Amino acid sequence: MTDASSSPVPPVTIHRSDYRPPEWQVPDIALDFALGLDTTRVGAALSVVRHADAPTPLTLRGDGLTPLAVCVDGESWNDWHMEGADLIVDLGDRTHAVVEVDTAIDPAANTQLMGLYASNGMLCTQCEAEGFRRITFHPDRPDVLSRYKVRMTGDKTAFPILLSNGNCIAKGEGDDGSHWALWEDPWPKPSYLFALVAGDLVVNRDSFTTMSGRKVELGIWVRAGDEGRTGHAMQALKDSMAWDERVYGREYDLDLFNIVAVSDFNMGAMENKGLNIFNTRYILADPDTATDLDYDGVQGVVAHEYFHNWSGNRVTCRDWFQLSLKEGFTVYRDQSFSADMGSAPVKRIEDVRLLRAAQFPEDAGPLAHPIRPDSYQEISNFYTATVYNKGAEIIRMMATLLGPQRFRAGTDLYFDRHDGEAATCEDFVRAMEEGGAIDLTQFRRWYEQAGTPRLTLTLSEDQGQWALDVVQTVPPTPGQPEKLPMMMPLRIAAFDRSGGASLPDTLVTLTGATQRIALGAFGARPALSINRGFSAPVIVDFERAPGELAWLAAHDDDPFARYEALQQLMLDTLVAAAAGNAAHHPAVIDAVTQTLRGRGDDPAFVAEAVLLPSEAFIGDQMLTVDPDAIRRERLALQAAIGRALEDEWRAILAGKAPPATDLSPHAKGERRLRGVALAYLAATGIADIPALVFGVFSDADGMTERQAALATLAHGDSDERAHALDIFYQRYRDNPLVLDKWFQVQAWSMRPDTVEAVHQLAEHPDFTLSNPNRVRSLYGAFTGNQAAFHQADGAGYRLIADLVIALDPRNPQTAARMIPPLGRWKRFDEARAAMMRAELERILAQPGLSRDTTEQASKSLLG
Ligand code: 0A1
Ligand code: ZN
Repeated sequence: MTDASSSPVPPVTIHRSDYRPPEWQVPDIALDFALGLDTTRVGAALSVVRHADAPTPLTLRGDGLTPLAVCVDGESWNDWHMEGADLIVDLGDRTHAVVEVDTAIDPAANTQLMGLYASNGMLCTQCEAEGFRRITFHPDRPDVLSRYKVRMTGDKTAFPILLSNGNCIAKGEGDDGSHWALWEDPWPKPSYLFALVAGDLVVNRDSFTTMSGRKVELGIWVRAGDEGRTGHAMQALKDSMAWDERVYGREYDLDLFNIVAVSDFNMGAMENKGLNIFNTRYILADPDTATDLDYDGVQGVVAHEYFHNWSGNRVTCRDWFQLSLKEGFTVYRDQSFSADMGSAPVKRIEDVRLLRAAQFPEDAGPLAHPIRPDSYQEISNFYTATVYNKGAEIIRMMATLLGPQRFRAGTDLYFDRHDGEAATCEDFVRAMEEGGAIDLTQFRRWYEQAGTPRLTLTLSEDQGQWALDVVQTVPPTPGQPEKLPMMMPLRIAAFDRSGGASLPDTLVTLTGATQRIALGAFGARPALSINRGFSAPVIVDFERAPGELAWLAAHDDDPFARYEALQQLMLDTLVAAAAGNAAHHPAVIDAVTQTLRGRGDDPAFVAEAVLLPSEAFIGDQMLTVDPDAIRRERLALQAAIGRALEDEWRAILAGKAPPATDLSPHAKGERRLRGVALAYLAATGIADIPALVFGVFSDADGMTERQAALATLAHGDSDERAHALDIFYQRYRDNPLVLDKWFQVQAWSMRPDTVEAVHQLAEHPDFTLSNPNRVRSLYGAFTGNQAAFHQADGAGYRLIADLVIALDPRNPQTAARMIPPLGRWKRFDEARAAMMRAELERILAQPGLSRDTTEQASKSLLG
C-alpha cells in the first residue's frame, strides 16, 4: 500500500554491474492457498539451501505483506525481522532448512493487478516481474529456480475451477462446500512464472500430439458465453506448437497446456509455465466482434506466449537486465511465425511500422536505453518497445548475418547448453558465435548502445564505376554521449533504369564509421535499393529524386523496398509541405496510381503501400514537430489522392466485400484496401461520401468493415457519424472489448473538439479507471492522436497529467505507461515544451507518487 502521508523515499537505482549470485537457493516450494476474494491465506514452505560459503541470513522479499507465523524446520522461529517490506530470517550456520511463512492477502483490494487479484469474481495472478512478493515472502529473483507444489482450497460454487502450473495430481472435496486441488510442476522455474487461477470458467478443449508422439491436452478457459470465440486462439496454439517443432526443433514438455482469459490485465498476456494468462483481447475473436487486425493480434500473442516455453521458461533470464534475452528473441520468433502463416512482406511492413512508431521515438527521447539496460528504478518501466521490438531486430540481424542453417545451429546450441538455467544476453551471443562460426565482438555494441544509428549515403562515379559511401553515426543518448559504429547487415541492390544489368540483392556487412561499397559499372546513376527487407534497424539519409523513388516503387524486386520507396516519396512531400515548402502532389499521385493499378493479386501489400505515413512519423523527420501543419498537409495530400483516384476508390468499394468469415490473407487484404479507400474518399469532402461510408457501416457483415467505416465517420461531423456511433454503442454496450473500440475511434478523431470529447467520454458511465483496456482505449488512443494531444493550448497535456495523477494510486504500472508522450517535449516548439514540462512537474509534485511514475516522469523531465 502506498502511504501518502509518509515522506518520499528516495528512488533506489539498481545497476546491472551489481549482480551477485543468490546466497540461498530454493529448490522446492510448497504453497497452500485458502482462497477468498477478500482474504486469501497463503502458507509457504520454502526448502532453502545455502550457496554462500559463510553463514548469511535469508532475505525474502515482500511487498505489502505481514508475516503471521514463521517456522524453521517445523519449529516456531523468532530470529527474524523486517527490513522495509522484506523479511530477514536468521538461520544461524544452517546450510539447509525448511522455512515456513504464513501470510494473508486481500485480492479484491489489489487494484494494481500485480500478485493475486480478483477480476470479475475470479482470482488470478500476475507475477512478472516482481509480483510474487505480493503473494508470499520469497527471494523473487529470476535466478532462483524451484519445483512447485501448489494446493488450493476454495468454495466450490465461487471457484469451481482451480488451476495452477504443471499437472493436477490430486483433488477432493471438504464437507463444508469447499473443494481442493493439488498441482505439481515438475520443471524448476523462477517465481515470476508461478500462476494460479480460481473461478467459474468454461473450457474449449483440444489436443496436440508432439513430434515424439506425446499427447498434450489443451484448454482455453473463459467466462461462460465466450467459449464460441476461442476457436482462432486454439488454432493459433496448435499452429505454434507445430511451428516450433518444425523451425526450432522444440517440443512442448508437459501433458497439459492451459490458457485463461481475464478482462483486467495490465499487459497483453503472460507465459506462466503450463498456465498462460491472457488479456481477453488476445483470446476472444469472432467475425462479428473482432477485426482482421484483432485476429492477427490473437494469433501473434498466442504464439508469443507459447514460444516463451523455450525462450524464457526452459531457458530463463539471470536478472531483469537480461529481459531482452527472452523478449527480443520471442518477438523475433512470433514475427517469423506470423510471416509464415500469412504474407511475409506485409508482416515485415507492419513490424517496421510499429518499430518506427513506438521504438524510434523512444530511442530518440529522454527514456532511451540499450536493449540490455544498465540500470533501472522500477523494472516494470522496461517492458518497452526497445527491449521487445528493437531486441527482436537485433536477433533478426544475427539471423541475417548467419543465414538460416547457422542461425539454427546457434539456437540449438543455446537451448541445449542453457536448458534449465537462468542465462544472459552474453550467453545467447556466444552460442550464436560458436554455433554460427562468426565473430560478433563488435556486434555486441547493439546490447550496449542506445539510439538509432543513422546511415548517410552518397553515390559517386569514377570512369563508369559506381560506388556508395556510407557514413554511420549513432546519436548521443542519456548517459551515453559518445558512440562507436555498430556492425550490421545491409541488404542492397542497384538497378539500371534503362534495362541494363543490375547489381542483384547483396548482403554487405557494415562495420566502420565510414565504408565504401563498390556497385560496379552502370551507364547512368543506378536506382539504389537500400536496406532491403529492413535488414538493419536504422535511419537512412539518402537524397533521391521523386522520379527515382517512383521508379523503385514500381520496379524494385523486393516488396519491402517498393513499399519504402513510395513511403519515402510521400514523406518527402509531406515534410517539405509541413515546413512551408511547395508540396509535390503529382509525383505521389502518379506513384499511388501505378501501385493501385498494378495491384495484381496482393491487395494487402497495395493497401499498406498506398497508406500515407502517420502524423507522428512525419513529425519524426522534422527538426521541430509542427502538429497542426502536419495534419493540414497530410489531409491535403489525402484529399488530393482521394480526388485524383476517386473512380478507383469508388470501384474498390462497389465490389463485393469478401465474407467476414473468410480470413485468408487475400480476403483480409481486400478488406484492408476497402478501408483505405474509405479514408481517401472521406478526405475529399465530396457531399455523398458520409452516406456511402454509412452504407458500408450498415452493410458490414463483420467488425473489420464496421470499424473502418465507423472510424472514418468519426473524423467528420455528419449526421451519419452520430447515428453510427449510437447504433454501434447500442449493439455492443455489453461487450467490453467492442465497447473499447467505441471509445477508441472517438479518441482518434481528427475533429477539432477531440480533447473536449475525451473529457466527456471519461465521464461516461461505461468508462472506468479499473480496467486497463478501457484506459488505453480512451487515453492511449488519445496520446496517439498527435494534433489533438499537442493542441496548442496545452489542454491535451493537462488531460493526460490529470489521468496519471488519478490512476497512479490505483494502478501505477498503467499510469507510468502514459507518461512517455509528455517526455517528447524537446521535439516541440518552446511554448508546447514549457507546458509539457510543467505537467511533468505537476505529476512529480504529487505526494506518495509510485516508483513507476516517479522514474518515468523524472527521467522525462531531464530531456
Ligand atoms: N512476459 C510477458 C509480458 C508481461 C510483463 C509484465 C506483466 O505484468 C503486468 C505482464 C506481462 C510477455 O512478454 O508477453
Ligand atoms: Zn514476451
